[in-house]
Amino acid sequence: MPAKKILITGGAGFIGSCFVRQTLTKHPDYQVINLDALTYAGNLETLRDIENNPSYRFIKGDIGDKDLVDKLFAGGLDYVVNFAAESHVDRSISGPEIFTRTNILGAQNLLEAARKYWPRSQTARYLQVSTDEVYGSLGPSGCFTEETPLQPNSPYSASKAGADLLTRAYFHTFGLPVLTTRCSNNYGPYQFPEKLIPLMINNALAVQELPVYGDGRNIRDWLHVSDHCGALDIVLHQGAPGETYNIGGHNEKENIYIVRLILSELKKSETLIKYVKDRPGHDRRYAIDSGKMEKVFGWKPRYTFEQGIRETIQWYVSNQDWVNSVKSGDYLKYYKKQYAGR
Ligand code: NAD
Ligand code: TDX
Repeated sequence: MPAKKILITGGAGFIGSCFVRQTLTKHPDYQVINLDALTYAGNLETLRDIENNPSYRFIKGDIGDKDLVDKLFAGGLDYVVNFAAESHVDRSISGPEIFTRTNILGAQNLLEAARKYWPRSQTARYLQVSTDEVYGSLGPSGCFTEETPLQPNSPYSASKAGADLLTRAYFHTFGLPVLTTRCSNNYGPYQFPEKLIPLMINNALAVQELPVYGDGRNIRDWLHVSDHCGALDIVLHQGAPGETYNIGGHNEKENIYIVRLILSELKKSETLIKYVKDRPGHDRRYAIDSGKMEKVFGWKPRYTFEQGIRETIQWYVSNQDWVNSVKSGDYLKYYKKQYAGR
């Protein structure tokens, strides 16, 4: 049997790079193609360790590029896992348009090519990597299930919800073998330092203010990136076409708890905490019910939050070269604009 070919989009980003690495290890017979536009969030430094693997090929390009995507499908693909996206909520507030272009139109371009090249395939799979944010915000109790109505509140989550709905429509209308996953907040190595955990670690290391939005009591449900990727591998190979699967860690934490934990691990003073103006439309609480993943596949995360967060903090301490290499001039400009006068 010829080796399976998998197209991983956004594989130079935080979660995609973890999935590329895991796929090369778990399925050494697969040919892995990583299609990534290398936006500010994509960095080939993240993939140095596997760049010479003969089963791996990197292609710089946009998921919205029709000719390029067509060519990749024409070369034969068994699986597509779509991570490529604009992923930062704050950026979607200051500049929403690119979120619609990449997250909705880009995803549709992949779906269209899949429709053309996989007309009656029983074995091909398109996996749309989505987020719990499409469900909106929770009150103090309850969890998002796969049946929770979509009520996205930011341009980012609205664009992810748009892609989810298109993915669903391509299954119902065209019979395309699609899968959708919705995961909670990820943490771990190689996360771009604009996101809460790496931003706070790096500011603490640099003895700079830690900007906490609002009252710091918003809740996120944290999952280690390698547990997310393990779950994605299961869904890709065993999931039923047309189905959606929630993935989460049962680790609901207030932001301020995480900020304090980071300061304490790094032995820095809590006087570095600065409460700043809240994010507009800031979702109060996310919590994922991943009972379906547990029941259908027996999936469970391997990391406890306590172990994962300590390892992650240590990873950033030991990998400041990586942090400095991804903080380009553009990021420094973004940081200044995002936090100045807040
Ligand atoms: P990221 O921002 O770290 O990486 C995104 C990658 O996509 C980058 O490498 C970037 O260069 C690439 N990209 C952007 N636009 C592209 C385009 N037009 N064509 C090709 N490549 C493009 O994001 P992440 O945190 O790794 O998230 C990956 C996916 O997982 C996203 O779809 C996101 O919505 C979803 N997700 C993220 C989280 C989280 O906590 N980070 C949780 C649930 C779901
Ligand atoms: O400087 C900050 N201060 C702060 O208090 C930043 C960057 C964030 N926060 C708060 C906002 C959120 O309540 O921390 C929480 C986490 O913020 P982000 O790291 O920006 O993540 P979030 O908005 O929860 O979205 C993330 O999880 C779901 C990812 O960025 C998305 O891609 C994913 O879909």
